Amino acid sequence: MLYPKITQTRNLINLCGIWNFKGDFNEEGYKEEWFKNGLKDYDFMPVPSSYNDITTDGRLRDIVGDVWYQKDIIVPNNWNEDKIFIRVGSASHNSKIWINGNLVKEYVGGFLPFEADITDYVKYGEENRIIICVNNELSWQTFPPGEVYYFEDADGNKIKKQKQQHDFFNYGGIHRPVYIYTRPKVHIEDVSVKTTDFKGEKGYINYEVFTNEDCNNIEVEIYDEENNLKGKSKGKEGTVQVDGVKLWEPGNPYLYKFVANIKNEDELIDTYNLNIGIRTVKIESGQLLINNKPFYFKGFGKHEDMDIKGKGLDDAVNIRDFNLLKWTNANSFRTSHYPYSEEILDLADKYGIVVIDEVPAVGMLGQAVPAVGELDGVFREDKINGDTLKEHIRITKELIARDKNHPSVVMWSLANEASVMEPRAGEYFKELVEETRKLDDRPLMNVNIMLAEPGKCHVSKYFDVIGLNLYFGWYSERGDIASGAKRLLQWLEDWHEKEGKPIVMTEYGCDTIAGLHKQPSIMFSEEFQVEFLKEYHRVYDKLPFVIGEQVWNFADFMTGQDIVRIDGNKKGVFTRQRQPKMAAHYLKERWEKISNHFTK
Ligand code: GCB
Repeated sequence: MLYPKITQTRNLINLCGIWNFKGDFNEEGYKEEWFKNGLKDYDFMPVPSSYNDITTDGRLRDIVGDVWYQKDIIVPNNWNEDKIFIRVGSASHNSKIWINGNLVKEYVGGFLPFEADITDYVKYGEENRIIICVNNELSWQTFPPGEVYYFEDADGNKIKKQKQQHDFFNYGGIHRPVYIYTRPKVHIEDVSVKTTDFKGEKGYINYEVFTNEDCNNIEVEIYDEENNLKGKSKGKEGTVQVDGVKLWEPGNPYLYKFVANIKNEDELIDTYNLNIGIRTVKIESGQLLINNKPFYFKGFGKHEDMDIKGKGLDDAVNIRDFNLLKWTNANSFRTSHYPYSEEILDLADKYGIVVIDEVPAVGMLGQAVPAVGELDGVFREDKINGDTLKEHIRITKELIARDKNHPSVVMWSLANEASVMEPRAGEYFKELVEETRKLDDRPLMNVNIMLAEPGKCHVSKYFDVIGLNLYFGWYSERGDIASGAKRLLQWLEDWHEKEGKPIVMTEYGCDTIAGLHKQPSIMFSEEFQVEFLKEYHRVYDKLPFVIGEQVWNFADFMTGQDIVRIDGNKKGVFTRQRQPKMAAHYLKERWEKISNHFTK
């Protein structure tokens, strides 16, 4: 799905700002037809933002159910020659949109964009009422999964609550920009630049342009960063050759502008452009090669998370994060545990930061994180079943459709810490992987939980790269880093022996209270975090099949309330306000010595 933008043939109104808002605490919205009648006694709410931390009302922070947004806008008269769409970057988790009382879209999923053709419902030159209802309820058929239940308090009142297995706050609301925008009646629907290649000085861009009606006159042009025309082609698919190619490299990105036009003689019917990079990605001899050179991932698992705004898109925070990634000499991150905003991926392309792009399949597990001991099975008819798999395939398809053109994305991660020890998980992931491979050539990763012992995973055999989340010395061998590191070495060697695939350490780390210093170190002190990371790194440096290290987490982040979470998860190398703990300085020093294209 293309990101909306203004071009010579397209127009756009950005609806970010203040919307009218109402939390539906008593489930009245549908009964009273708020979608038709509009909101009364409303609050104000910023878009994009999570709603949870904006007001002082605990009921809204913890609501399980619907919230309603309203915005009244005038659609310009001169838009009446075009098709008009409304597009939401993401809203967590399930949404419905009404235009002037007409339901135009229902969408399930909290982290991907959705849009609707509203041409037939808008009034030109007059006020139009947009109502969006966002529901945050999870089930075993949603991503992430969760469960709504009723808790009976001491007075016998039934209170609606939600269980979740994932370890981040279940923020809700409209999290990314809302636009209405135009496309000409005959228009470009999508552009695909999934594969690029190069030989010596020549670059090759394999493209496909999709249109809503059959069009013969499609033309493609490639411009360099100085706006010089570097190549062109005609037709809806083909290859454009670029001489004197400049590659998109980690830490040294070069972006070309890809322009697609539909023309009728000399008349421009539609035009759309996007940034692309020329680079290759493949797995060979146990390494991940970018532009035929082995790549070592150094970086973090992250979250979209901030004070007050929760998961709402924040350009200032995002630019700060990329500056900090650069400052620590990181070259990559994983979009743990859901697709991040398109705006973040654009920045990754521009900063030359490599991305492991993850679907929101987190918490496919019989226990909440941090899970310990024996787990209940979840790959069974009443939990993760055929319908769950269908949804998993759908969101994976949508993720790839959205992100396929980003040079920064080098791998798809299809799940984090699923219950891979269950034989039925094997069948499930086999089908998911087969379906995904039909869509894209990029390597596939599954991220494993520490409870999955080497040789007991039914899933990793279908994937190209194994992600491991290990916390020996923290969740086990608590406080004993040396014993944790011994187990780590053994564990990694065993995993490699059993699966024979490259491993990325997708999570390792420990909760650390900024400003807590202890010598000798103890758990939660800044010294402990540094020592923990150092010991882990000693192990990785001995093992050539470990092709990357991504510390958990880039920054402290909010979680649900729990006795193991004090105002959230504190495993950040940066605080939630993006200031460094001691570990950030240590990582900066270590990663300075590891080049972006690394050979151990
Ligand atoms: C994990 C999860 C991550 C948690 C982390 C932790 O394994 O993947 O979502 O936040 O552990 O801190 O326990």
